Amino acid sequence: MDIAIFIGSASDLDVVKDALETLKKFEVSFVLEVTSAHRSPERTIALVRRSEAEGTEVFIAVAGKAAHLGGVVAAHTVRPVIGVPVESGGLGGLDALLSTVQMPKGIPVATMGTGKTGAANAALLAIQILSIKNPILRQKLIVHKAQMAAQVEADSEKVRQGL
Ligand code: RP5
Repeated sequence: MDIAIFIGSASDLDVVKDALETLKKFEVSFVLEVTSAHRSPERTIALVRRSEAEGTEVFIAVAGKAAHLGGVVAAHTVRPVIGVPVESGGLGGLDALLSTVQMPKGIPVATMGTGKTGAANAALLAIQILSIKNPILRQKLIVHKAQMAAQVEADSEKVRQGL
């Protein structure tokens, strides 16, 4: 699979729904697994190894609270790792954001914003990474951007009509 998405808990599934739709829309293959940096560390490492062996090019790690999933994945691969902090902790996601983004020098985790938007952007960033070597994906990304721009114009028109 091109992309491996790990979520720290089954309760994080809702956060990645839009991201999964985006990957399907771009026809990028992915695997989704629940695995915890703290509660199933061996499983997490085994999944990294298995995904790599199966051809995964980019990892997306989604976790809340003291979110170390991205860091643990990054510690065990040289593939790019994108981290998504989940707003599930007592600090509303700030806890997970800081845990994910403040990696020590040498082990980068490309950290997105929190929650569903961060997860959707993680999917797009992963697709952009794959598109460096994949002209079909690059073309789809260009179309996607043009559609967003057209939507802004349509929205503006609607707002003007309502005045
Ligand atoms: C859940 O616990 C969170 O949303 C998060 O993904 C997960 C973190 O689990 P550990 O890796 O700390 O076990 O409530």
